[in-house]
Amino acid sequence: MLVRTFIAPSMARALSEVRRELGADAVILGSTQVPEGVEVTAAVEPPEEITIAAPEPAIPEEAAFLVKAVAFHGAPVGLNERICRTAAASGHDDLVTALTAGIDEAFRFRPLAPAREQALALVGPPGAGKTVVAAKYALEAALSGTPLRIATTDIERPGGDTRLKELAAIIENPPVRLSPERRFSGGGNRLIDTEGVNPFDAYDMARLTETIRINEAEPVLVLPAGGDPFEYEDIAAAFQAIGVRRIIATRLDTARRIGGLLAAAGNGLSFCMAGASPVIADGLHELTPAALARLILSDPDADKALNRDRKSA
Ligand SMILES: Nc1nc2c(ncn2[C@@H]2O[C@H](COP(=O)(O)OP(=O)(O)OP(=O)(O)O)[C@@H](O)[C@H]2O)c(=O)[nH]1
Ligand SMILES: [Mg+2]
Repeated sequence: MLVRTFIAPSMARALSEVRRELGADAVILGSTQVPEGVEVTAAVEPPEEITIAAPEPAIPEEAAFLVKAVAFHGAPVGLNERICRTAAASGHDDLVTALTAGIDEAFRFRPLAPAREQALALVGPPGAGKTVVAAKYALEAALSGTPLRIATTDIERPGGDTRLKELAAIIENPPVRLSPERRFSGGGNRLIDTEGVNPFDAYDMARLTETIRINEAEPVLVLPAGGDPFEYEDIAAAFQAIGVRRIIATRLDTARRIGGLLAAAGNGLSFCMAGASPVIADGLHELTPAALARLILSDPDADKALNRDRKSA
């Protein structure tokens, strides 16, 4: 109990002091006349102690931003968690550097060598960007003086090889039209642009497998950004089953989300190159952990990081 005395010139003033200081619940214990007026002794039961729960440890603003930025892309939750945990544990203050560490741990990266002995077969679903990638790869080889021969198995569909024909005007060796069951004769640096296939169709996949086998080619999966993560996991698995080990990402300029690509690569495929423009002269970019981290953290409404880097380079 809290007991206090109040001295005031009059009883009324003393009581109003009591109410003001101790509240309406105060009890008057006694009063007496003093030279200054009146002395009142009052008491009040102090309110029960309110215990304030300790606040939850706050998530640092930057960590929360990182988690939100990664989640925005819609990759599988387990993958997001793995990326964010490694990023947080990396101890880097800079978000891009921290996320680069997370990406580096969660995915594999193996860029395409400009010249190779084994033929390269660009494979993927219809419209993935295979022919544009073939044209970009061919143009870069031509510009760097690397010998390259190109073939296309997209010979049945009208216009399947249009872009490569356009390219033939610029590069020395025009693309060879190759039936999917025929071998692209000769050795050295070779690129085969294949026709789009339905990854869930046994006939399509068997025909593609035959092209890969006959040419002892490395099949590299071309996939555009923006696809559904669950769908892309299945697509990646179907292509993994026929020997695909690497992914070339395309259309990074037109998609806001790359969770599909992350899901596709999440089960062991390596990222290698990326396309972020339909323009052949814009070429291919090497897809590094840092480039992917910058893409994930970039403002989804802003000009896309890969081409911006290239333009300002
Ligand atoms: N914006 C943008 N468009 C792209 C990119 N890559 C390809 N495209 C466009 O996507 C469409 C399909 O590209 P193609 O290279 O023909 O795709 P494909 O996989 O060869 O298609 P099929 O041979 O029909 O299976 C075309 O309109 C291209 O111009 C890219 O990185 N960015
Ligand atoms: Mg094509």
